[in-house]
Formats: sequence, structure tokens, C-alpha cells
Amino acid sequence: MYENISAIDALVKAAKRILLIQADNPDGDSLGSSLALEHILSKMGKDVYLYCGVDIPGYLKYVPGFDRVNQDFPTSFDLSIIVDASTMTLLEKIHDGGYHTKLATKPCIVLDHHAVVERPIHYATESIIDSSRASAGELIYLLAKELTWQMPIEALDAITVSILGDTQGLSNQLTTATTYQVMSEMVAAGVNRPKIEEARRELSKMPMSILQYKGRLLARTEFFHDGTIATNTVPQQEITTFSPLYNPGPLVQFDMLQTIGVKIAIVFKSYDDGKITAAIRCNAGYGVGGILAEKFGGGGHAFAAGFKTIDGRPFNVIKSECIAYASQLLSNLTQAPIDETPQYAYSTN
Ligand SMILES: [Mn+2]
Repeated sequence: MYENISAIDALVKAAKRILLIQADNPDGDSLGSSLALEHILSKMGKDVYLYCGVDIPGYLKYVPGFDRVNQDFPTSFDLSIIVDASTMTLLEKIHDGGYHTKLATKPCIVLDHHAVVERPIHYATESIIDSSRASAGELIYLLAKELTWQMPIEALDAITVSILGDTQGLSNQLTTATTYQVMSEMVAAGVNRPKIEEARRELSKMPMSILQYKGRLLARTEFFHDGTIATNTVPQQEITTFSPLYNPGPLVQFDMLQTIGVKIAIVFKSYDDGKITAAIRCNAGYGVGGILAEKFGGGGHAFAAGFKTIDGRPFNVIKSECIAYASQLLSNLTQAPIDETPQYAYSTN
């Protein structure tokens, strides 16, 4: 398997207090990996502390144990394990707090599956970064199995959340034969996937007023550039009324992308104080989201990006410029479509 697993085993066995770290972009894999390790290591008799520098997003609050993740960096620990991240860029909260010096004084294990790492974690004692794994949770399963670490059912449930999160329900190209094999072993060991899915669906249900608002928003969708760009605008009054109940963007953006001909879906929010935000999502083959967002001072990935302007320019000016640049980017693409897979958040809707 991996040549350093016995070194990892030794570091874990030698530690009493273990700090589990999620990076600043917690998702289902990040949380599931951390919780899985918490259960496995607790079973070994370790004191385990879960840390994430930012809030666990609302859509993950169906996962049992999400509320055990702390935002306060602990005062003492013998070993840290960073899950689902291997770049310093995503550990800014730790660096801002000056805690990295503390991390560097103790052994640190990195368990990740991201392919491209720009600023590797220089104080890592042992790392496994395997981009052939569908999720960090899958990597943790294989590691624990190899090291014959006991995995209680709660750990397997958490690994299921992690795998389903990154593979969008075993549907994207990250899913391999090993992923199915791991899922098969976990289901045989008692994981109840329908129950996990039901908990997720229950949490993401919307109030009646939101369903009706969704209908109104969809009816207001505008189309540009021969129907390839769909936009929606949420004014301040609706942000005030509906945002506390449900984020208007994700409410309609998937349906906008599922409209025949649409390549880019943009949801603008226009605030009374002049702030304007845009959430950009793109369909497969048209991953210009990141470039589009950067033009307006934002950023993100090819298929999911966003920007915020606070320079006082009127909403209609920003909107027109954004649509014009998006049109230009799409026109430039006709020769060479960007062939990557879009990363919709599986767990949000
Ligand atoms: Mn991941």
C-alpha cells in the first residue's frame, strides 16, 4: 500500500492527545474524514480534539458529531492530523492565529487526495497524498484497514458521508472500483445509506414560503447570448426576507443550468449599501467561471466561482459588464471547450 504506514501507525500509537484539523473549506469529505478518525482514535483510547477554523456549513448539519468540531485552537496536543487538504493556502486561519508554529513543534500527519498542491505543508512529518482516491475518507478507510485499526460503525457512517460528498453520490469520475468495494464492505458492516440520505434530505427541506419564492425566482430568470447565459437577481428586500430561511442562489441555480442551451448560470445579489455579489456556475465543457469571477475581483474554480463588488458602481452596470464578458468567454470557447467535470456541491440544493 503506502510505504510510510508503519511510521504513521507509530506516531498515532505514541500520541495521547490527537488534534484533527479540517482546512478552511470544510465539506462533506473534510467533516466525514475528521469524524471517522475521531471514532477510530477514540476507540484506541486517544483524547481527540476536532478543529476547523471556520463554521461547518449548514448543509452538513445532518451529520452526527458536526457540533463537536471546535473553532478554538487547542492549548496542547501530541500529534496533529490534517485531513482532506495538503496546501498551506487552505490553512490561513491557523496561520493568521499564529498556531502553525505550535503545529510545527509536534508530529503532523497529512492525509489527502488532492492532485495539485501549490504550497505543500512544510512541517508535515508523514504525508499520504493519493489523488487516485475518491475522497480522504476512502484513503482513511484503506489506511485503517491495512493497519487493522478498529472502525466502529460511527466511523463507517462518517466515511460514507465523506465518499458520497466528494463523488456526488458515487456519480462522478472520482468514483473507482475501489470506491465501490469500500462502500460494499461498509454496507456489509452495517452502514445504512438510505438512512444517511434521508437525514440529509430532511435537513435540506424548505419552508412553504421558500418553495413559492423559488417559483417566482425561476419565472424571473433572464436569458442572454442566444440562451447560453441565464441570470437571476435577488434584491435587498428578498435577501432580507428569504436569506435567513434559505440561500436564494442554490435554490434556482441548478434548475437554471438544467435548461437546454444554458452554459452559465449567474445569480446576482444587489444590496442597498451598494454591495453586489455574483454566484457563477457553469455546465460541463464551459468552465469559464473562475476567469469570469477574476475579472471582477473574485475567484473560484472553473465550474463554481463568485465575486463581490463594493466600488459603488450601479448594479445594472456590473450586470451588463458581467454578461458581456461571459458572452465573450463563451464565444472564445467555441474552438476549444474546457473539458473538465463540473463540481456541483452534492450536498447542497
Ligand atoms: Mn476531499
